[in-house]
Amino acid sequence: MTRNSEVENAFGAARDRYARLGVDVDAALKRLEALAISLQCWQGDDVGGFEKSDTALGGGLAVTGNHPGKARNHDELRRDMEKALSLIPGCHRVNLHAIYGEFGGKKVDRDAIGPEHFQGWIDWARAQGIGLDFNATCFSHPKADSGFTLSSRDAATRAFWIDHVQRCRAISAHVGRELKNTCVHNLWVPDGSKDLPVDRFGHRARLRESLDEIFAESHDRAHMVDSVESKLFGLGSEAFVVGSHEFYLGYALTKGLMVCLDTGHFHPTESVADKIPSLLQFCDELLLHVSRGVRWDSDHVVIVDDELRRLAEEIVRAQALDRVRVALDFFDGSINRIGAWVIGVRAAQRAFLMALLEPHAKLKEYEDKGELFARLGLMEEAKTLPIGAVWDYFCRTQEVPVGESWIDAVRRYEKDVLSKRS
Ligand code: RNT
Ligand code: ZN
Repeated sequence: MTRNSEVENAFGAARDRYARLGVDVDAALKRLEALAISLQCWQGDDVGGFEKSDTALGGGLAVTGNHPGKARNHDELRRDMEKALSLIPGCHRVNLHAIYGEFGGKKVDRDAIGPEHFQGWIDWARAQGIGLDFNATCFSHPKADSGFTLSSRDAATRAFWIDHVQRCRAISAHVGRELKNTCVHNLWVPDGSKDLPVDRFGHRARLRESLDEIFAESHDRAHMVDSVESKLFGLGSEAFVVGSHEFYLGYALTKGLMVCLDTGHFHPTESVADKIPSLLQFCDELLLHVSRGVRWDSDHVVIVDDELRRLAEEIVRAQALDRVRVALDFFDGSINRIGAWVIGVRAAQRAFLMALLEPHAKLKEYEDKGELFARLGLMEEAKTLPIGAVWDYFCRTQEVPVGESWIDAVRRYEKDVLSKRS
């Protein structure tokens, strides 16, 4: 256990060190505390959901690993998320998918879901004092097996998915109204093909028409806001994805929706961070799906790596923390799933803290004066400033485990709770 005095002393020294570089540590911690990260419920059960029919995971999504103890029902999933949230500083959100409704053991198809199936989640979120976000589930369903949903050639298939997404937007509005906390509805569809199509235009025209129908229904922006998520390729949609970045960017800008940037959905060497200061010229708000692709869109657990650091830096440098909504999107079934959540959120927070503690004014001064060696030099020196002491202090003041001590809490939970699930 780190002693209180140890944490305080190290923090005091760190605060002075940062102050000498013109960085206000207390202001940075205030910003960090206000950053709510949306925790993806689907990490808890490998994107399974709780529908009666047990369809295999589809849409080109893949979860590897078979670590024991995954959540089998709502209670287990909520307990697991409560555990994770108890080990993470700050106040966060939970991101649901339509397949996580409470269907009472009955078959409720996607075109029959309603707010009543999410009352349990609303009650739970209220008791936890957190907000909820929502996603239509346009995959893992027989009507998505062709690889096309909203852009399908078949009118009945399109109508089915339009109905589903409209219902999900209405559920989101209900959730936001009930919780008095704006719910983000994010739409991602798996539509695409393994091999080269000749009618890309036709598919995109149909997707646009379906979206027009979906978004013709407007909801109070205090209750829900919409985002659309693009993708470069998926398993089984290597040659063509209908909802590409250009498609959704164009759509979102003309319709006043948010774009969702999933960090795994671009070319591996393309910088998502660099998109931020461009998009913010034209978009009021952005949604991020923070993920970690290893060689491909593999949805590994988020860690503090260069990509994540750059992403956080561009948001903070643009003073856009209140214009960017941060959600996590990864699923790893090969390790303790609660541990995965905790690692991911704490990593995202640490990356934002690093960005907030950047000696930005000084770097900008060097840049403005053209003193470019000094800019690069200070950037390098800044990498080893005592951020850890500030992070530890933040965890201590937020009354969550400091440093690595959360690891034992997860190990205990594994032993006492997860290992007893068959
Ligand atoms: C898929 C998208 C999408 C999903 C979740 C489950 O590539 O990233 O966001 O991961 O909705
Ligand atoms: Zn995503």
